[in-house]
Amino acid sequence: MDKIQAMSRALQLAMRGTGYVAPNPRVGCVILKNDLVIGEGWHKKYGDLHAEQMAIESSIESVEGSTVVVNLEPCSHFGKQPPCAQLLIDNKVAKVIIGISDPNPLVQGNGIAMLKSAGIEVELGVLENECAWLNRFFLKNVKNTSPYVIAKIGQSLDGCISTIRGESKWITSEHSRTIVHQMRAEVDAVLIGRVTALKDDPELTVRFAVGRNPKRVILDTNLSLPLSLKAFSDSHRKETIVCCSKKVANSRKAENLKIAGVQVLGVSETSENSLLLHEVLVELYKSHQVTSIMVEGGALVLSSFLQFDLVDELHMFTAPLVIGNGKHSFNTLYTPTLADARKFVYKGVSSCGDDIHIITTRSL
Ligand code: AOF
Ligand code: ZN
Repeated sequence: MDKIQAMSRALQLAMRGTGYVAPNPRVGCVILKNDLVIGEGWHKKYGDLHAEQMAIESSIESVEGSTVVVNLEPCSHFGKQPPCAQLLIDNKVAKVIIGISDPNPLVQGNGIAMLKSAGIEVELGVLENECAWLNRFFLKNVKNTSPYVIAKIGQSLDGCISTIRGESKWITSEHSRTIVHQMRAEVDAVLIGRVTALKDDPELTVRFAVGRNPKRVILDTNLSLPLSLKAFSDSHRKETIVCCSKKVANSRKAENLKIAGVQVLGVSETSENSLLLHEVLVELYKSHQVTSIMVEGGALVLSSFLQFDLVDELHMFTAPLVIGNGKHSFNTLYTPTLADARKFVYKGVSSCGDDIHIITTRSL
């Protein structure tokens, strides 16, 4: 196995931690001796063994003189686990091949420096782009202390998310909805606005795919939504967070929600009586450990996230039908000139049954 194949395998192993390791990054590790794999490991769960520890423990022979391939720089600090760089030094490995360095201020190059000063050969940057993409949530979290934001839209060919009468079930295919459920299993939270909560009463759970349910975040500035909504009353309701104005965060309505088991988060309002989205995100990150969030609608919420330039990744599921005078995905976003248009970079496209799934990322 060459270093590219080994790093691809490390990335595959790292993926197994999806949904369970946040706020930590996803890390996988392969140990090679004479180009053959002698050990493999991954970070399975927050607080558990690091990938390198598991790979060493699983090795079928001594790792002395081996090459360790890992998608993230080995850590150099004592956290929930002892430093992996020291573990590799103690086990006398010969070489460490790394995808990207760890931006965590507690590590930030120290892991590499420790390895080098112990005489271990280090190669950095193998499949760098793939490694950065896998841990894009973690990289954003460390840089901005806020969650990575994915916006998802299910629309017609002409960019409508519902008819003029508000009918939206279903524009996209079942296949697309399966992919959306997979995406839900990968993020810490999904977010919708008040109108969507009221109109669709969605469960926002993972049902058509394998994985754990995300937290559900509902924006409801004045706490006007009824307690009978599924997100407030089903068995998963303790994982629902309602974001409202600070003015009503201790009101009777808020107390009723809390009694029902729902969490209430008070945030500042803008002059237009909507919630300050930047604050919503930072508070979700700081007080609710939300490292990644998928905004699922509706048009007003999607427009506001774009207006304030808060979207890191945009997923468009486009179904082959034309609605015409329906409701447009971003109908309240004001763009007087093309220069003001929100720019994204093409990342990929795939077909989802009869639909087209386009992935774009924020243009830097
Ligand atoms: C590694 N290998 O598999 C992971 C690393 O509290 P701890 O001990 O789990 O440390 C978490 C930090 O360690 C995390 O923020 C990131 O900087 C790094 N993650 N490092 O060498 C791993 N998961
Ligand atoms: Zn470590």
